[in-house]
Amino acid sequence: MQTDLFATLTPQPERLDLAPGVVLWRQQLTTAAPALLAELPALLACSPFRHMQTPGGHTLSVAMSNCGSLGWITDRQGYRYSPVDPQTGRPWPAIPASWRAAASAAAQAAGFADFLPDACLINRYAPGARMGLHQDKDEANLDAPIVSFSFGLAARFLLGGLTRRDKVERIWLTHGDVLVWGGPARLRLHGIQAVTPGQHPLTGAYRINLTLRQAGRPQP
Ligand code: MD6
Ligand code: FE
Repeated sequence: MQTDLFATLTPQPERLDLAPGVVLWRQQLTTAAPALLAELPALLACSPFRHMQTPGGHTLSVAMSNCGSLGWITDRQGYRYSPVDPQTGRPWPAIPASWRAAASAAAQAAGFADFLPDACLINRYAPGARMGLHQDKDEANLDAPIVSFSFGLAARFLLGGLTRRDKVERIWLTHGDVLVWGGPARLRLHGIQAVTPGQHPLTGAYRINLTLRQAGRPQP
């Protein structure tokens, strides 16, 4: 029972409606974090972290990997989803069942029924790593939300609007926070400010972010 799993993680999670379509539950996953993060070494043994190239020839400061039937990649050819890890030539490892269950439950709690992620981008931020303002629009089904889990070092999430002229809010994302991003917010610009040095008992000198998505075409 996915909903029950989510509900038991924290008895009265503090739900913050940051904007229409943006729901944050602070520290929702602190209890589950050790088990969720224990999945990482096996995934990274299949598809290690790497710094991808942008179409413009820059190297991303965030180290990335993926799991799921699709993974988000960027290289000189562009941004896209790929069923194969270009670094290994093999499919990405499967999304752990515990990650899928927690993401589906979070989406449901935010009002998105039947969220079945087929892609999970794994981001690792060392101190100084950042993610510039961007829109997530490479997914085939923009009606589905994105569910984001943050672990380890805190970072400031930049919450912009639908255009670059809109003002940008800054929100701390801390260990165990869950963000659901969909509906009218799905194409809002967002990013992550440079992470400052620190140590976390579970992630060491890093921030880890998981974004679970429905990237492929919905099954008929
Ligand atoms: C991060 N997150 O938190 C980057 N995108 O490291 C994202 O880019 C993101 O958190 C779409 C929806 C939720 C997110
Ligand atoms: Fe994003």
